[in-house]
Amino acid sequence: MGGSPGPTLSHVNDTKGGVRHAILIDPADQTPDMAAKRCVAAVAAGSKMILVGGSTGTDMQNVHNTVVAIKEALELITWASTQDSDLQEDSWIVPVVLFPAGAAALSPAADGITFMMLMNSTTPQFLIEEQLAGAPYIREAGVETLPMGYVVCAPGGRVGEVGEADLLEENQPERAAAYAMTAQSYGFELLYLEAGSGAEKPVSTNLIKSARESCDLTIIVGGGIREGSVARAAAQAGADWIVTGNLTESFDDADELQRVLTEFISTMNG
Ligand code: 1GP
Repeated sequence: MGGSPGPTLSHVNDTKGGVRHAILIDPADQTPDMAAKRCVAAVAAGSKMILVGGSTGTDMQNVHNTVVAIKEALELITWASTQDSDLQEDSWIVPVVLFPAGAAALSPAADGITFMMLMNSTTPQFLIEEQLAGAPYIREAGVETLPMGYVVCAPGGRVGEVGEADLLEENQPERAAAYAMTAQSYGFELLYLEAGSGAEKPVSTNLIKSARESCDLTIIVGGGIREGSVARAAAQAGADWIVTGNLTESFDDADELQRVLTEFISTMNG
């Protein structure tokens, strides 16, 4: 164990090219087949990571079936791209990463798992207990762990409630800085600032900026981001990754989703 970082962590931490987009797939909201179609559209639009998870309604079976369907669809296109010079092979190599609500929703087929501490939870369940329950399974399955501090910011939504989070408020940049420093001191590699899925307001740029100035970690921001311009503001404040879940799930038509995400990513990049 230990040694050099695995391929998924290296991909996630490779921030030289600027901000990147990740899609979040909630297995409770769609069939594995629909999830795979959405992921193919997103990757064609330029998304560079697929997160699979949700706060409620996920279990081993729907998570695993979803991960397998996504990986099979992407592998097929990667193979096709080796036969067709119009398709760029490298751009289809995108990791499928578990973003679990707890130890009961994992899959051995994933390329990695955000192994996280919900740092501002007030319950030991999300600070350490779910991790203890999941660690032996993850070790056995050989899934690469991405050590991550996860901080739920106001308004927080469902994950704030389920996680019993003491929400990080917009006017608390010093607290954001302290979480960023703590995450780095624990040896985490990633810091995820979360406003909650479907949040009316995304994470405040003040908080992102303060975290950015206080650590060298890869910063992921998500929750309530529906416009490329909002993603751009988060990126300018210091986000390395922008995650969208609801935006992706609001389109059933793959071509339309690809168009919307292409535009989103282009605006995000400025
Ligand atoms: C939730 O940050 C993610 O964990 C994505 O949120 O569904 O609002 O895009 P949205």
